Amino acid sequence: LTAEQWKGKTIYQLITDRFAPASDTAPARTSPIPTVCNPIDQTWCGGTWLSVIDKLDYIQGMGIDAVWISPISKNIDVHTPYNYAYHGYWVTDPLTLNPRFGSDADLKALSAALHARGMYLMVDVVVNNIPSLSVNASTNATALTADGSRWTDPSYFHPFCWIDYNNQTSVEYCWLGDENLALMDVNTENQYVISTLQSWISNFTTTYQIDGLRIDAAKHIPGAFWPGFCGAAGVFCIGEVYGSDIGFASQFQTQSWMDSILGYPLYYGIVDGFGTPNGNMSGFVTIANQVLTAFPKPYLLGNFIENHDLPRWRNTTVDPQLAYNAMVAQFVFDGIPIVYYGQEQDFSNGAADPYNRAALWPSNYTNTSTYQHIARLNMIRKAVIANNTLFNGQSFLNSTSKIIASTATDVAIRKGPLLAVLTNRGSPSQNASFGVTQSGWSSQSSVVDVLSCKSFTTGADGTISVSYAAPGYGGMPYLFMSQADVQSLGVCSSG
Ligand code: ABC
Ligand code: CA
Repeated sequence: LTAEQWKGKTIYQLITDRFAPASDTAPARTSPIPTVCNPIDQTWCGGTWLSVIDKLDYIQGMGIDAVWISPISKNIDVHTPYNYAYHGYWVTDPLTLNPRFGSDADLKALSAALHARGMYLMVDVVVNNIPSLSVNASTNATALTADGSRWTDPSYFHPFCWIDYNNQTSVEYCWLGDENLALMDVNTENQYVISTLQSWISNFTTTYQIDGLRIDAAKHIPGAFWPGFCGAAGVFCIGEVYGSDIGFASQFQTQSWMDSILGYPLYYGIVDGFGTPNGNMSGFVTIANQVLTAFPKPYLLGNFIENHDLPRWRNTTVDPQLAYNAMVAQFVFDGIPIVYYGQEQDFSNGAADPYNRAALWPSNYTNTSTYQHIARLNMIRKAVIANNTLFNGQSFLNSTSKIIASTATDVAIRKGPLLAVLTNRGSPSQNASFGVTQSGWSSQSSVVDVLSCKSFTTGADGTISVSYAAPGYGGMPYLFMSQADVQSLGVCSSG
């Protein structure tokens, strides 16, 4: 499916091995399966493509309508200094499915099960690198063959060097990984490599009815490679460009290398603004405005607050109010929200890989307050996306986010019919308030906070004043819509 078909979606990022346990209908592909899934063991815990199907009600119940799964290709299948390839990123042969996660029929079954629910399937794709247990393997074709690598000749790799992140040429041509486990850099200028990968991805997306791709390590391959690859794929491509450099990252869109990228820049802004009580809100505002200016299509960026390479949000920020504010920013700002599995369960173990990749099943898939908060945000998003007649026709998707007011601790973001009024004050209620002038509504307008369904009236010139002393509002986010819009959407009708 195209980028435009993705723009109203919400994505759930899961780790195939960790999201749902093996079951009678979804037997494990690895044995023995540990009785306790301990992330530090870095081994398979039994999740498969079929076990994901078992828990689709749970994902869909949160209002999510797209699922991003781990890489599906065959991995190195021996013990390494970092233990086993449970995460799926140590791809040796992009062209072959990973038998640890299931069969050809199983992947087709997952794709069909998602489509039957009107949901999309996004697959993580690794083409930049191939793991090797020996740094010298680049000169040893026999060893590469023994590792099961697709690329059997040294000419299919860039010569060995470790990446120097201060030099973009080095980022593109040198190697990820380390001396324990080198990730040999594939020669993505080699014609045979290019044509092999293009015909594979074209065939792959068609055979398994894949709707979108998450492109691993996108900044590690020269931009010129991507239009051919993503063009062959024929579906939405969203690249991982890990870093806070907005000028560099925006080139993926301005140079048309790829439809979009993951929202690392906004992530750093959200961490600045909401990562600590009374944090750096002006940092958030600066980054948010830079993102809107630099990217031609900010509405296609993938907005997240945690992932498998980053600390869990609640590991660094225990305060639930800050998490709720951060998530409203994630859902209301231009972009496609991406919820990392476990975010909805307030997972907090995980300052880093591998601790941020715990099995989800010990949570018992509980209907937590955060699960409900995400469900509510999705419900509101879907409702405003489905109706173009709100707020004088300034529809949600066709309006660019605008920061209309801010203080050291507060920010107001308008996007179409929605006005988010957020704070980083944190849980304890404070005898403080934030007045948003030029709210977009006139004076004496009836508006509703659609998170709580409480009514408010604007003051002179349409000012909305929110109090952080109000009962139940200590540090909580507000999300306003006009009373008329709320009624026409029915998002607060309790009967
Ligand atoms: C393994 C072990 C770990 C062990 C580690 C050393 O080795 O499992 O326990 O700690 C996969 C696996 C990992 C595995 C690695 C290496 O392979 O998932 O478990 O770690 O074997 C993608 C994937 C990621 C995947 C790979 C490799 C790539 O999402 O899961 O890892 O296929 C770089 C890459 C990025 C990559 C990431 C892990 O490393 O660019 O593609 N992710 C700077 C650089 C970034 C760099 C980042 C982390 O450091 O700019 O490019 O990402 O090394 C900000 C700056 C940023 C800066 C950050 C740290 O700070 O603005 O620029 O990022 O302020
Ligand atoms: Ca490369």
